[in-house]
Amino acid sequence: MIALLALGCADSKPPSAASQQSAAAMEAAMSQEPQLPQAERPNVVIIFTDDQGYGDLSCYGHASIRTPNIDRLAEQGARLTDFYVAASVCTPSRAALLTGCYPKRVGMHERVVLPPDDHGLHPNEITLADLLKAQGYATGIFGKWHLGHRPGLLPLDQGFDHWYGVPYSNDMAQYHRERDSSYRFRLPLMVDHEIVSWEPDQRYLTKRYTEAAVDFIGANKENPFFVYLPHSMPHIPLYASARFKDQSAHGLYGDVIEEIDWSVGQVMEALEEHGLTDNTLVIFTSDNGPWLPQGKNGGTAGPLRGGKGTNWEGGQRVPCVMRYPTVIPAGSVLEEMTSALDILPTVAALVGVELSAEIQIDGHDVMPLWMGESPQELQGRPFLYYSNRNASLVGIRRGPWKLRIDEGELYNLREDIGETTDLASEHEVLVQELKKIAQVMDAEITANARPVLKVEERLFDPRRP
Ligand SMILES: [Ca+2]
Repeated sequence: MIALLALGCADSKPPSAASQQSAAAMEAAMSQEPQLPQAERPNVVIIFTDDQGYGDLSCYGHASIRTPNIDRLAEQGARLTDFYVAASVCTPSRAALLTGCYPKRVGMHERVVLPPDDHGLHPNEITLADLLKAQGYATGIFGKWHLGHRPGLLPLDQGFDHWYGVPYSNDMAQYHRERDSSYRFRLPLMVDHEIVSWEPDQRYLTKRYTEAAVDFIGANKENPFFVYLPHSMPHIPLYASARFKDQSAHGLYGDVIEEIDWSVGQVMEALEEHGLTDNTLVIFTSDNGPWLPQGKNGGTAGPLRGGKGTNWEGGQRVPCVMRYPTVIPAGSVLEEMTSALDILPTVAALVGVELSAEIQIDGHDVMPLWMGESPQELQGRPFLYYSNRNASLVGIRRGPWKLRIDEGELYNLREDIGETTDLASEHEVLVQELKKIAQVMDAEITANARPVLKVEERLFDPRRP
């Protein structure tokens, strides 16, 4: 018997009307019949790297890391210059990608999930996997989850049919014992709900995730599928397989990125082999910016200031390339601001699902932007930044303008991508206007925030025996 307690993470409030509404909306969404004939339902592949910076790919200007397969995706599709994830660390960023909601709306905003934690993304939330599964898609995740790892909180509880990967970050492992002998947590490798090994050989994580994803594509070539491939790398500790080790001019970090690029090539080859390249949306992006204090083992944000864990652009603006030939013009560069919040509603539109108005989400269907159009209603949408330390509202971007609220600093990101020149004193009215917009949006999200789920039982003991 599994005890499932719905509790607010932030303030431990009882199950709210919002959570019940979410359950009802979930039921309504899941009962929808597939909207498009099978042959017209595009496959969806999302490749999500961990802690990879804005400047770590050749097509984003890296001088020595070679990423020909990712560069080719950009040539055949779009390269997004102003794409954001909703947080500068793993867990909240992943919650936002899969729900189309700011992490605060789904209660997953406070910090990353740690091995002893008992909470996770509430299964009542409608994830991209739930949405696609209801449309008849086979849904697989190959890699890192990090949205809760107790019974009821794992990928198979959130719309995925199959999982091969790890429940949390690859450093939440015996790796830390080299520095701290009291560190006890260890990393399991899982298939669905079963642990297949403890402390997997991390040299082969990228390769194994890739092989599992390629197998899944082959097994589901006759029906629509959703492949979510959240790599553990290049989050530290860094590992590359023997074929890629010591091959990059940029050292081990370069080896790791070049192996991820190989992985992208393998996925594209599998799609090609099965004649699926024209009917598959492929998105490649990263969960947050580079972990700069790691030095040569961290990536680079290129021209952006700051990195992982900060609300400078380097923390949340990430590389993003996407390919879907019938919709996205080849070689396009999308400069309008979009974010990971937009992926769920845009994919929903792509597969013909009309999202119920009862489902409160924060992203928008940005298909016209992907198609190279720039309709008025999709210009100047505000985007909020939250602190990864205390989950408070810390910034807003609208159009070219970014306000760092606590510091009262205003930057024009079009003219000053590196956030070097504070223009607040020249634009006092704009500063007040942006602050007001951010506070009103945040107040609405706070008032309607939905609870996480806390689970007493464990599926496994993350501590070393
Ligand atoms: Ca991360």
